Amino acid sequence: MAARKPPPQRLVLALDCDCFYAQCETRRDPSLAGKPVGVRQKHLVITSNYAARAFGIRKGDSLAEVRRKCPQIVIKDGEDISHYTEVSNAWRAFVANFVGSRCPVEKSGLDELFVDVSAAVDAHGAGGAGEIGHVHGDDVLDDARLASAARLCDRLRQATKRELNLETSAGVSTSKLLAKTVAGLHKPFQQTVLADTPSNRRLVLPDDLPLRKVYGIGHSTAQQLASAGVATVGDLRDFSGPSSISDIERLRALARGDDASQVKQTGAPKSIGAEESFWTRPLQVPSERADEALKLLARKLVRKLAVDQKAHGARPLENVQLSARRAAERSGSPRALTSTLAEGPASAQREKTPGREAKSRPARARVGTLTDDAACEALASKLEADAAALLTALYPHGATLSILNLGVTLKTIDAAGHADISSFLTKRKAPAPRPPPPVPAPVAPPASPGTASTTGIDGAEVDPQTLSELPPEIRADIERQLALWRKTRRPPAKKPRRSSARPAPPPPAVDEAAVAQIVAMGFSRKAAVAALERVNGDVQRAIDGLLASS
Ligand code: TTP
Ligand code: MG
Repeated sequence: MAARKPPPQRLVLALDCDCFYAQCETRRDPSLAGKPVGVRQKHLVITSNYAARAFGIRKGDSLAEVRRKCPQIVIKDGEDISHYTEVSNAWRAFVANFVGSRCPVEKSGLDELFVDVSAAVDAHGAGGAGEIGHVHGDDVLDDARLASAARLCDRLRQATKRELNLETSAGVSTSKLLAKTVAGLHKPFQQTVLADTPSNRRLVLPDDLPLRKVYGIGHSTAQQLASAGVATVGDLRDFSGPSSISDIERLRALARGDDASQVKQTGAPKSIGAEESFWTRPLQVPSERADEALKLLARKLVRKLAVDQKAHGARPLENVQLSARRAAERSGSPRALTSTLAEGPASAQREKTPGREAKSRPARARVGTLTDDAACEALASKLEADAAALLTALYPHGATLSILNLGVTLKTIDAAGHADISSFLTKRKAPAPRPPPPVPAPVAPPASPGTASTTGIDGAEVDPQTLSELPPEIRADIERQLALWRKTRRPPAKKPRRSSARPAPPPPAVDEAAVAQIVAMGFSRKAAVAALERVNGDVQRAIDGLLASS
């Protein structure tokens, strides 16, 4: 019997935005183009654009050091990351729309995505326009599918630049590990492809490579391995001794260049938080300063919720959580752990990492549309009150804190999340309007005015309001796809004639998804149905009406 053919290799892109925060700043203020720009958080410049890097500035340099290296640098404040999150969400939606729903897109950081493009490449065959980019290792790229994936990646990156004015770099290979390993080799705005051959694996994972530089091996795992004398890729490959590390086989495989992990479609986040640290001047609780900190945290959290809402729609809150870390005691070492979590039988490992204490409660605040300042302020006040109650419950006798974090968990209405831009744009289905009482004949359900076009966008489902709120670059792209959809759609089906002989119409169907969404926010089913009927099935207006009267 002939041996079974192995399944084709996966084709994976690792995309990374160039100098992300600095690029976002230049996008929103084009007068910065060509100038050296740095972005600061506290006293550190966490990133800078490539014009600044030419002066020797590196990520994490102090502000003083950066000014010394490049006195003319423009420094932007990067404490509020909501704008960067918004750009990141729009980018992810754009990428998902570009590759299509059969290609999973996984968020691995604010400016990093993995995309499995195997389905797109196999559907369209090898070839296509676009550049392959840099070929790492073996001189000749002898793999037509991989070359095709590289061209697709180039087209995607060029479109991202054209439509979103965002420059990205990428690695293209057959696994997340290999793609990620080469993604940063040529930057900015370039890409690198790596064929999966034994010599290439050795090249990107040399024996002396420290384990913390291997994708998939986290900081604490690298520390655990180091304590067993395993510090490099070579050590791990040869390691045969017993290990208490649970997934040692996976780690050994990574050292050989084998990464079986799939690219997983990222859905809407389950929780969102905002954090402040008080290292230099710890926070006494209770105090006016602590009240002020809670006020700021609640507003920071609401800004993040508003950004999330744009990407995933309004979702009900489940719990509010406050977590904190106590400041180190002055008499002890600066890293001494004083929190109650560490006072138990903590391991030596734990002593190095101060623990957090946390308390949560069910959320009382209901979330409406966070499109204006008044709505945001109303939610922030409620969250601030929750936070104050949690802080008192957590530290009834006072404490001195170095970190304070306020977060919420959110209910997921659509388990699949809004994976691509077409579902992001989709109107919530409204129930059919109630027919006028004296008409005895049935009203046929409205016929779908069109079908999904090859662009993946169904124009009949696109909500004009949502479309108008999108960034102009994405809106332009969607509008182009809508124009195509209008050309290719079928004409609407004709309504059947009314006949007086027909029986009376059934009551209009209730949109159960809309009802469930409102019930999930804590309203009764009866109130949800009544509110939906009042506004002809418009879910958002129904929620707003209920919130206003509650
Ligand atoms: P990176 O991808 O590491 O850096 P970058 O995108 O600025 O530059 P490049 O990829 O071209 O080398 O990080 C992404 C963003 O994360 C970065 O723009 C700022 C933020 N960041 C921090 O908040 N803290 C940090 O310590 C670092 C390194 C980055
Ligand atoms: Mg980056």
